[in-house]
Amino acid sequence: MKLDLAKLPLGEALIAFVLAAVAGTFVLAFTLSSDAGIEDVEPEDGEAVAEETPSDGETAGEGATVDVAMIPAIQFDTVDITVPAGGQVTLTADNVDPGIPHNWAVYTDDSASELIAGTPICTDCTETITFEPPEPGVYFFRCDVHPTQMVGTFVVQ
Ligand SMILES: [Cu+2]
Repeated sequence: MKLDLAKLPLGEALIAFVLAAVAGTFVLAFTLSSDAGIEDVEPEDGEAVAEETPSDGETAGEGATVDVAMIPAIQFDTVDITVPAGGQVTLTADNVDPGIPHNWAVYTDDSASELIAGTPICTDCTETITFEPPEPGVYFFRCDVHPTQMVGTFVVQ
């Protein structure tokens, strides 16, 4: 019984201490969390701003790039041009035939009655145009200044 009497007050004191400690922890935790809560909001807002623009660049990159040159003796450096269907064609016509005006123009056929796309006629110059290719098929291109000497085939596949 002596041991029980000595133990009991100690146990009560221990329980009272623990309860006080728990209550104190709650009060402290509540005070800290209300302060810390405000600070937490800012980093979360920063993360919400994400960059998603690079996907646009990939779509714009589709299409063909064609380089054609007008070279001395009144001729194209190539008479066969093939591009994929869909997307855009970016064509650069480089006139390196000194002092002679040329251009590059593609038509539905060799009657040259229906123009699809063409560069302006110019001398000692480089012109770049961008256009949508027609439906898959075989088309006709020429220089409008030299329509019989400078001709070629434009294929969309
Ligand atoms: Cu020409």
